[in-house]
Amino acid sequence: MRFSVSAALVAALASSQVVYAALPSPPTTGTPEDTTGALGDAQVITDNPVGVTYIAEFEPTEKSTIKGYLKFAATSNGTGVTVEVSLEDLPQEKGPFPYHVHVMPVPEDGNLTETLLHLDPYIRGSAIASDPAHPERAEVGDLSGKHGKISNETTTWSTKYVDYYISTKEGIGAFFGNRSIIIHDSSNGRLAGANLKEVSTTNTTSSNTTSTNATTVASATASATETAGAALVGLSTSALVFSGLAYLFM
Ligand SMILES: [Cu+2]
Repeated sequence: MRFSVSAALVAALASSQVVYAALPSPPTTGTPEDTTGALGDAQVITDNPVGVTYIAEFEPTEKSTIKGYLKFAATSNGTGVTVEVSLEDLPQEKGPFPYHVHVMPVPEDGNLTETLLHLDPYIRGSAIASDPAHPERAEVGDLSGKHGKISNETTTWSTKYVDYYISTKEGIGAFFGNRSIIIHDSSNGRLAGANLKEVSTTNTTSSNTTSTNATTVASATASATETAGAALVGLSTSALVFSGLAYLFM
């Protein structure tokens, strides 16, 4: 078991050595107020394609009662992404619930561990909590760190906000459309996961009328285009290296 993990890590390191040898490490000391990514603050994305919606739909599983969805669409001028959250049947005793964009989709067998780490193109890491007053310094995928956890005061929860750092633009590090959303319990265990699916709309004149009745729903694993695929490979390889290192030093 340990051997195979190490062997996989050596293989991953060997194949990615040239590209990733110089990757900095995420910070492990500091305070939420002064910690940012090893590659700096996240950039505001101003050219998100308007008129494309992504949805992560949660259905009950053996481990989770949670139902509902997170819906993402670029704002009408393409700066930032509107996030709409609507959840029910929350297991109150397990909350409040952090939630994030994770790098990989949930595999067929539902193993949430395989979604790996948070979407983190600026290498911020999660060793130090995010400061909600400085969302640009958080991991791009740390939605609850930037916008607050899912409340456990009642069994339902909904909210709507704009996040300026995640992106619907394929091919850049902040693109989240081929990944997954993971909801955690209060001790950060992985409770529920759902893959992001693209819902294209025929209406390109107004993002306010994006609808779910139109057209294409592509699976998270199949929706990566060539460029997004390249970005995904890069990110997931570095995530593999980090998680591999975590195994080694555990
Ligand atoms: Cu997470």
